[in-house]
Amino acid sequence: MKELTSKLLGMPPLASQNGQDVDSLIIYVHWLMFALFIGWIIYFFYAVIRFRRSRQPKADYVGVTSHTSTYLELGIVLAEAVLLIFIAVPLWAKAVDKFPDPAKSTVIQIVAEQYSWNARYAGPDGTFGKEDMKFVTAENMFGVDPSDPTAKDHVQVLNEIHVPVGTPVIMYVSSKDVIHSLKIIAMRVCQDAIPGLRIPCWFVPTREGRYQINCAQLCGFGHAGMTHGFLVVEDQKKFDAWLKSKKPLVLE
Ligand SMILES: [Cu+2]
Repeated sequence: MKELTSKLLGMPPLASQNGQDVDSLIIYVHWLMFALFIGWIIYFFYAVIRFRRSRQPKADYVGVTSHTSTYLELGIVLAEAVLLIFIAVPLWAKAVDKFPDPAKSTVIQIVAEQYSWNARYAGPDGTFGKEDMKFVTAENMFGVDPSDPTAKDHVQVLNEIHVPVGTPVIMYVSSKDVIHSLKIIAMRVCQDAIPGLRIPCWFVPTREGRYQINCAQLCGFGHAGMTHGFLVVEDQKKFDAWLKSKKPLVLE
């Protein structure tokens, strides 16, 4: 049933574990809206026929006396409350509160800029090292302290972010200039990139492939060009080889 609905709704391909819950919520909301649509359309035609001029030549000033509509409305409120309290809120709580263990995840820092995506990996030592806003320059947009020895092995890439399949990914999202929004539809994640803030978001990629990254905030003339960003999900071996092939960024 779920598959059929997602096909009917034209849902985009899903390639993450967490995205399953997002899709379920979208599907439930659409079922509810479908039921409301059918209900309203039946009532509409009933009213058009029942209260047509020839049958109802004189207006009735008392109107409806039954409480059916009140009960129906309460039923709708109840259905919406169930969706909100038992599905939407727990889903949101999981997304913002139940982060995977960073030691068992691919941790990436993202800095959006007009109009591309910069990503930084900690490198073989697994630590990002010292950072400060005062070190930020055109090349050093993550504000890495150049004197920090742990910063020597960092890998910085532009617009092509690789991650291994099956391993949770934690992204710390920020921006260099204006507000952008990192949206990876196949992963069902969307996080605003706000200057001065570094906001984490996470997902678990389950299917290998090359997925487009979109900017979900209108950020300037080149906004649409931010679709040049791609997330490549591949097996661990390929990912390791890719990361190794990247030269660490040398900061002066
Ligand atoms: Cu943008």
